[in-house]
Amino acid sequence: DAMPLLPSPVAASPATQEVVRRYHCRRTAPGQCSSVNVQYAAAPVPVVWSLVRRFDRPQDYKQFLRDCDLRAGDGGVGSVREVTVVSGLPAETSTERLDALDEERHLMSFTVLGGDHRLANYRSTITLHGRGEGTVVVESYVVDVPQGNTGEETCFFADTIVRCNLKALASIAEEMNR
Ligand code: A9S
Repeated sequence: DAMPLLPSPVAASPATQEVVRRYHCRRTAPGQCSSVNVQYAAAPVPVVWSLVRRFDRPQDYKQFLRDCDLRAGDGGVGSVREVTVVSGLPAETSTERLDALDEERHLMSFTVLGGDHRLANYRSTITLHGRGEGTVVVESYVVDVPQGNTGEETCFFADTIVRCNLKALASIAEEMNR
């Protein structure tokens, strides 16, 4: 797969480009689609990371999630959570496993194991990159294209949610930083 084009704040730094190449360029199998979203937050990496690293509390910034229960583990790698979705979305729960939590690289990755929704095998990776006083957040995913949909439709749906999450992550981190 070709590397997705990234907005200039990310493209500016060779170190960030290297991280993106290494961690955000997953190969998609036939019947899958993938995308990358980028968000700037006017808050330092440790503040943004304090929100991202809490696998047991995604609802702190993911506004479509109402609740989260750890089903296995203590929030470290291998932990499994069940999130409950706010009403109005075409889903009620999602079961997700923490695959990576790198406190030095500021990288977090999880896989959707199940749930009553259509984003089967959704795999997400998020990394944080210090940029001056602020943070560039890069989030990529790979997901199966559901029967009856196109890759474009699937990515449009997932991107809409991810962009909302990233905007909320930035504003909450900025608020914490005040
Ligand atoms: O949680 C994320 O980081 C990203 C996404 C796209 C999550 C989507 C979702 O949790 C719903 C919001 C419930 C929407 C899943 C896994 C499926 C949906 O249909």
